[in-house]
Amino acid sequence: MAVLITGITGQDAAYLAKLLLEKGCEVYGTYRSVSTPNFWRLEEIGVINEIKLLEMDLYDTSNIIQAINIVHPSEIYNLAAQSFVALSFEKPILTGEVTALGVNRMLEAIRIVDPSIKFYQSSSSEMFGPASGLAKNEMAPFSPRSPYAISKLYAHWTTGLYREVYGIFGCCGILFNHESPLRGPEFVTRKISQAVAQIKMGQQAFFELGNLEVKRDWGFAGDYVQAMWLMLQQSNPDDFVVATGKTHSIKEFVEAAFRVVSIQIMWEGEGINEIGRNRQNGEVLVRVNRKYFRPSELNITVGDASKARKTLQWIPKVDFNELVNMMVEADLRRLSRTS
Ligand code: NDP
Ligand code: GDR
Repeated sequence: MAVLITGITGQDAAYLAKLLLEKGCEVYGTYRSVSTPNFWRLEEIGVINEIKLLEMDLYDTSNIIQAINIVHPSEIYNLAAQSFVALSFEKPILTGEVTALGVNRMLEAIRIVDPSIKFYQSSSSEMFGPASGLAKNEMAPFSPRSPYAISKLYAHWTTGLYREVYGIFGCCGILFNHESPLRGPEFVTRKISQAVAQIKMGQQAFFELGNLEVKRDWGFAGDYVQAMWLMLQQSNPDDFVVATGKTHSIKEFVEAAFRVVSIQIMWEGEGINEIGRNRQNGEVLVRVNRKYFRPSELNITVGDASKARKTLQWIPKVDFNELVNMMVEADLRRLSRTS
C-alpha cells in the first residue's frame, strides 16, 4: 500500500515514516522546493534510503494533483505547515497560505483526483486558546490567539467540511505539544536540551528564554504518530485529542534537563529579572530575555485524550522525565561526536 506524507523533513514525519515502513507500506514523502532540502532527521532515524522523496509545493493545487497521480496513495498524512507559533506573528500571510490554504488545496486535489484517499490532518491544541486550566477534549470551544492557531482552525474546519459534504475520509488529530530528540531547535524544549548539553560540554556559559511560567502538556512524538496511524485505520473518520493529560512549566523542563547532567537549578528574582543559578557554584545558567515573549500567550495547555484511549486504544508510553532525558542525552551524544 502506498502512503504519502507531506512535510517529510519535519520531526513527526520522521517518526511516522519509520512506523509506516514497519507496517509494510510503500512510503512517499514530499518536501518543499528549496535549494537544499535538509533530510538530517530521516538520516538520523535511519529511513532515508527506504522512502521515496518527491518535491511538492503546497501553494500549487496542480502540483499536488501531479504528486497524487504519481503516487496513487491510499492514505495521505498532511504534516507540512509553518508550525512555529512565534514566527506566525511575523509572517501571518505566509502562515495562512501554507497552514490554512495549503490544506484546502490538498483536500481539493483529493476530491478531484480520488475521493477514496484517506486524509489525516494535524490540528493543534493552540486552536483552543487560553485555557481555564481544565483539560480540553474534542467538545471544548475554540478561541485561537495567533495567526498559526487561526490557520490551523481553518484547516481543521475545512477537513470536517470535506468529510461532511464530499464524504472524504478525513481525520484530524488535535495534537498537544510533542517533542523528541528530532525536535527543531527553535522550539523551547529542544532549545533547552541543546543548551544544557552545550553548557555541560563547556561550549556555552548560559542561555536565554522567554516566559518561564508557561505550562505545556508535553508528550513524545513517537507516541503521537501511532495515534495518527490508528485514526486512519478506523471504520469511520473522526477527530481526536492527543495529549498526555499532564502539564509542566518551562521552569520544570529546565530543572529536569539540568538534572540529567547532575546540575541543580536555583531560581532568583522575578519576571524579566529572574535567573537560574547552578546551586553548587552559583554560576548563572539561565536568563530571561523579553525578545522571546509573544504578543499573545497561552499560559497553560492540558489535554483530555479519553476518546483516543477508548476508541483507538491509544496511550502515551513515554513520560515527562523520560522525554527530557532522551532529548538531553541525544544532544550530548551529538556534541561528543562533533567535538
Ligand atoms: P516541523 O516544523 O518539524 O515540520 C514541519 C514541516 O512542514 C517541515 O517538513 C517543513 O519543511 C514543512 N513546511 C514548512 N513550511 C512549508 C511550506 N511553505 N511549504 C511546504 N512545507 C513546509 O513540525 P512537526 O513535525 O513538529 O509537526 C507536524 C505537523 O503537526 C505540523 O503541521 C504542525 O503544525 C502540527 N502540530 C505539531 C505539534 C507538535 O507539538 N510538534 C502539535 C500540534 C500540531 P522545511 O523542513 O523545509 O521547513
Ligand atoms: P508552542 O511551542 O508555541 O507551544 O507550539 P514552543 O516550544 O515554541 O513554545 C512553548 C512555550 O514556551 C514558551 N517559551 C519559549 N518558546 C520558544 N520557542 N523559545 C523560548 O525561548 C521560549 N521561552 C518561553 C513559549 O512562549 C510557549 O508558551 C508548538 C508547535 O509545535 C506548534 O506547531 C503546535 O501546534 C503546538 O506546539 C501545540
